[in-house]
Amino acid sequence: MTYALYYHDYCPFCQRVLMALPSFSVEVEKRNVMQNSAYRKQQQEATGRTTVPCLLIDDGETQEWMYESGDIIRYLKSL
Ligand SMILES: N[C@@H](CCC(=O)N[C@@H](CS)C(=O)NCC(=O)O)C(=O)O
Repeated sequence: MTYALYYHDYCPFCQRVLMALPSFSVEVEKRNVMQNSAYRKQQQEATGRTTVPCLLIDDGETQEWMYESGDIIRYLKSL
């Protein structure tokens, strides 16, 4: 399973998730959608949205995209 967080620096909801990352037991790749437009495009094509934060959960076969900072934190904490 791999995890990637789509975020940007000026989003307070993203900062909430970013600050919590070190406390989780899994590694989460950080994907800044403002520094890399390919990330934004990928998210938009997959979900129809560009809202951040968004967590991509990939098990190698299927991809799940999770929105809402509170849900993302709760999910990562539960792993
Ligand atoms: N309730 C959401 C709020 C997320 C949100 O409002 N993100 C803003 C950036 S701070 C955003 O991406 N707005 C643009 C959009 O929704 O397309 C959360 O807690 O994650």
